[in-house]
Amino acid sequence: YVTQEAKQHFQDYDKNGDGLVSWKEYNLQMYDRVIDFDENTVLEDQEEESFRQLHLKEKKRFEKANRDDDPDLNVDEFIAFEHPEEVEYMMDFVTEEALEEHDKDGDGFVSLEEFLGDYRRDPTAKEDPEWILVEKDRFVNDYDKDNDGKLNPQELLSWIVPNNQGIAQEEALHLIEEMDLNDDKKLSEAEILKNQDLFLNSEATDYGRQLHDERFYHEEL
Ligand SMILES: [Ca+2]
Ligand SMILES: [Ca+2]
Ligand SMILES: [Ca+2]
Ligand SMILES: [Ca+2]
Repeated sequence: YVTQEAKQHFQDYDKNGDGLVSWKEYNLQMYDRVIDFDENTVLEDQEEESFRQLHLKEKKRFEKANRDDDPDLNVDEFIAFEHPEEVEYMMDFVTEEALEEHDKDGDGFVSLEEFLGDYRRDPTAKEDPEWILVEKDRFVNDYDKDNDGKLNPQELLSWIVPNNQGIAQEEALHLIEEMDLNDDKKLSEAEILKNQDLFLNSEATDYGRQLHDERFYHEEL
């Protein structure tokens, strides 16, 4: 449904309806005006400065998402812009961004410390809190595949871009379990009808989302 959603977004952004979203159109839809920050001028106001940083990042992502000679984004390019972590050719960019954010000492890897971020152990505590232990365990057992104590760009991706497949599958199984009233491990039409709301609201079912979208769409028209 990521694609579906992005496609609908696309129409909102494409102000002049030429099938492309320009950087200007993006700005107009997003911020109601065209913003152009200077890349080298740091702003004094902290809030404005962090917005400038964010906006420059967006611009970079916009430029990376473009793949052809036309700097405006077509639907596919726009999807890559909105969901870079889902698109193969954006992976380098996603990794770069993640390193920029987490690799504080700039060695090209994310250490356990960098992974844990600003966490400092309370000097009076004997042990790390539970969530730190959980995080450490994930670092060691899930992400640091070659066990060298740091995450290389490839390992970094497994953290930044978790594979959602497993989650969706779990959700689907759970859904079937709940709706399967006579326990035959299949869903009959009657069972689906009885549990319509559950079914339609589940994130596991594209179907539900699409129905909602269609209804929404018709009402709008
Ligand atoms: Ca346009
Ligand atoms: Ca383009
Ligand atoms: Ca590092
Ligand atoms: Ca490693």
